[in-house]
Amino acid sequence: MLIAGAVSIELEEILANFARDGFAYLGNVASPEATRAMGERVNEIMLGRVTYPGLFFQLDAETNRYDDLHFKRGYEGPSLEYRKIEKLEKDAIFRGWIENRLFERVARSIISGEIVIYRALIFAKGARGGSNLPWHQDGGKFWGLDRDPTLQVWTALDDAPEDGGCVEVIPGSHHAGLVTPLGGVIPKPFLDANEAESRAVKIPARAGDVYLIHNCLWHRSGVNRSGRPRRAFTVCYMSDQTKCTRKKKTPRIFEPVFRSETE
Ligand SMILES: O=C(O)CCC(=O)C(=O)O
Repeated sequence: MLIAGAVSIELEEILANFARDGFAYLGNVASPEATRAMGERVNEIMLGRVTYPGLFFQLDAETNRYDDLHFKRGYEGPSLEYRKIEKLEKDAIFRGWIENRLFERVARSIISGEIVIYRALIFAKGARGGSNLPWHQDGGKFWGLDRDPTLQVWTALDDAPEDGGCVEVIPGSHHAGLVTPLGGVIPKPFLDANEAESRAVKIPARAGDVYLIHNCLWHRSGVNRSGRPRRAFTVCYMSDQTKCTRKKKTPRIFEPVFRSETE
């Protein structure tokens, strides 16, 4: 699924960028066949032609507004306007991408021991535009873990140009950790105090591009005005020592992806 030579690309500078900025461009490393296969599979899943027990779905708002999203409705019938599909590790095509050898090298450079995933999901903005995803961080009580993961690997399955709902970041914002113990969406007073609007950097992507994104990095994405779908697949890797702290339901067991090299 990787382009030729990608598995052995030099990581030193990329990892230094990631440590400094909280995000880093890994390269255009997904082959056109891989992005096409993952893109087609997303559509098959959205249209209900391929399904797995336990997939999580969220349909986008017709108004293009994050505040108008509905939660906990799950699959609402065939539509290419879903904004989120989770648990894609259940699908063999996505599983193959999650476990590719380049991602393994990256994950092992950052996480020691056995590596599991917290989540593997699609963030999509359909041709209708999808919705704005506000500034947020991916961690905190909201995530129900005893420690915050630090590595997410984001793959563009379509072009995501500046007006097409690309991801935006505030470089270096991960250094200060979580803004609130809850994590998730960053409250407005923090955005104002840190002049988030003027510090935003757009990271437009081409299909096949991969970015590393630190969980504590302030990031967001806008409405897609390209008239074409903008789909991306992101995976959060973490140590298998990470424990689920939720109390109301049985604690989650996280899917192992890269076993310890010493075994
Ligand atoms: O692709 C997007 O629109 C958002 C990505 C994101 O928030 C993430 O990967 O954590």
